[in-house]
Amino acid sequence: MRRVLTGIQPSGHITLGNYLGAIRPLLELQNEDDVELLVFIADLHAITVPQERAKLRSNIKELAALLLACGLDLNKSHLFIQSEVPCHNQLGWVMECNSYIGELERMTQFKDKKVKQVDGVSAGLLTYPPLMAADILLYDADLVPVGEDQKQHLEITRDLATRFNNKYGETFKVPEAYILKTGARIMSLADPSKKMSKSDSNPKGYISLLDDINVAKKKIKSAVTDSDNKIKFDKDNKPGLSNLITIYSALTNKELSDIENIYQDSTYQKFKEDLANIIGDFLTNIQDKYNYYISSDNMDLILNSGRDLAYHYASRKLQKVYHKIGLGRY
Ligand code: ATP
Ligand code: LTN
Repeated sequence: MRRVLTGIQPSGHITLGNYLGAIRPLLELQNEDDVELLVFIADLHAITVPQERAKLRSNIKELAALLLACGLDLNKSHLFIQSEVPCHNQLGWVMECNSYIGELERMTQFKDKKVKQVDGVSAGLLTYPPLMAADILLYDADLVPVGEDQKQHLEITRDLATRFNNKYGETFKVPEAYILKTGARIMSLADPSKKMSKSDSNPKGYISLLDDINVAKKKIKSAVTDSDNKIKFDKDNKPGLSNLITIYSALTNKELSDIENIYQDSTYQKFKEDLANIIGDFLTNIQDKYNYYISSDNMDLILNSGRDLAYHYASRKLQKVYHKIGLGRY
């Protein structure tokens, strides 16, 4: 049995980028035999930058309903909230004590987010990767589906697992990142040099899975592209258009070259209209299911059962770790 695990922060409304980079690979793995999926809402990670209480609460609930709406199969997948399983904080501390400040300061996400903090940089923003390592290592995850931007955090997780195993004896499985070739880095629709991000201050840059359908279509139609009007995938010279072709390819499972062929005699306008309709249908389907889950009593039952199973796995691992280090009495 292979264990697949991933986390998503409730730091805003999840975007098409999150879906294509993290949720789609998760759903792909869910279709395979002999897998167990653990999916959690990384609320402890979200508070590494300031969050408003009421918004955080509603984002957590919204994300849970959206993950279910995207197609988590509860026969194979368990959904829980990170802060409801305290073993994450406990192993997180152990991982922090085995991390070096120098290696944490080199993390790209830390360097990017640090400069955006107006009220000071929290220590948690720096120690984010050891907590993420704990999230993964607690469950002996084999595969971690994530977008390209998390590759570096997966590498430090592997380093921390190996470092701990060498120091204290074989304890953790060394996990692999699972990153898809298409869709692992969706760019902003307003500025294709930046990644699409749910905490972007410009909503034109991202499509949220809960965007009004007409608003989402408009965002595609007004996405920044060049003026050459030739549908060709060329990341360097046509970053905006190539991003749209990537989204088209990921949502339809068509090869990039097939899309170029279909649109070889078309204009950008026609291509964008078609893509807007594809996205419209995709969002309508998810939003219908979302509306069911968000108002259903089932959600609490699902999250309770996910939490209990996660605690069962995580507490056993944590006990082993404490014992190996020599913490406590047993
Ligand atoms: P924030 O803006 O708050 O940092 P985010 O949009 O970057 O949020 P995360 O919660 O950090 O989203 O990421 C959740 C998952 O989505 C991760 O696996 C991440 O790699 C993936 N992801 C995030 N943005 C993109 C993107 N633009 N393209 C593909 N995958 C992405
Ligand atoms: N760091 C991730 C969210 C995250 C995560 C994890 C992903 C926290 N813990 C464990 C995979 C596995 C992010 O910012 N996207």
